[in-house]
This record gives sequence, C-alpha cells and structure tokens, in this order.
Amino acid sequence: MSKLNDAINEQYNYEIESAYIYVSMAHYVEEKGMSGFANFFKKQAKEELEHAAKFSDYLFSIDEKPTLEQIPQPQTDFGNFTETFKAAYEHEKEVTARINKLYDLSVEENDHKATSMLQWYIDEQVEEEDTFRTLIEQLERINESWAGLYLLDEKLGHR
Ligand code: OFO
Repeated sequence: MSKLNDAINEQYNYEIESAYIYVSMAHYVEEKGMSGFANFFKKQAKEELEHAAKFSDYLFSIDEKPTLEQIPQPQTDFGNFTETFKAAYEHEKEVTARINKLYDLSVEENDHKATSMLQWYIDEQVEEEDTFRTLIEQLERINESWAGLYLLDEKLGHR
C-alpha cells in the first residue's frame, strides 16, 4: 500500500474506534437514566461505522484490501453531562485534524481520486463539529440543572 492508502486505512480504523468511543458514552449516560442522550450517542456511533465503511469501500474500489487493527479500550467515565459532550467535541476536532492531514497528503501525492473522496469527509466534519458545539452551548446554559437536562434528553431521544 502507498503511504496515502496506509493513512486512509489508519483513518478507517479510527472511524471504528470513534464508534466504540460513542458506544461507551451511550452506556455512560444510559446508566445515569438519560435514554435520550444515549439514543444520540448510539446514532452517532452508527454514523461513525458509516464513515468507516466509506473508507473501506474506497480502498476496495482501488483494489486495496483494508486491514482491521486492534481497537483500544475506550474511557468509561466522562464526568458530568456537559463534560461528556465536550469530550465528544474534542474527539471530533481530533478527527477533523486527521482528515485535514489526509487531504493534504492526497494533494501532495497528486492523488486526485483520493482528494475527491476526502472532500466528503471535510464537509462532514463541519457538520459534526457544529452539532456538538451547538449542544455544548445549550448545556452550558442549562448548567446541569435537571429541568433543562430532562428537556434536552427528551429532544435528543427523537434525533
Ligand atoms: Fe467520523 O466523524 Fe465523527 O468521529
């Protein structure tokens, strides 16, 4: 595999790791009785698996076989609810940085098909970060009050 395709394979694994982290966050909030928040994180985990599948589909389409790597055990305690969503936001920022690096590498290597494929992820990360930033803004206003938390939990149950 080329350096770029290796890096794409690494990101394929990181998207699966992202799903794993969000499932852990879902468990964490579910255990605290917030089924709407748990629903949100479970859906987020599903989206991550879709992101992963796009990378493996791409690798197969250029006749490269993706490789699965070992996934580290995710954190199991994320602090209060605001901190949990902040941890998710920080994770998304890390994903964005990795996607940007991949994009730059594809440009450096003049790999136009990879650049075109990665454009989708660049756009997707804008959405991902915006989702979490908006939720954190709401959570900061709620300031961990149960009335506000239950209203937001109800809303995220219908995501
Ligand atoms: Fe795959 O974007 Fe979130 O992590």
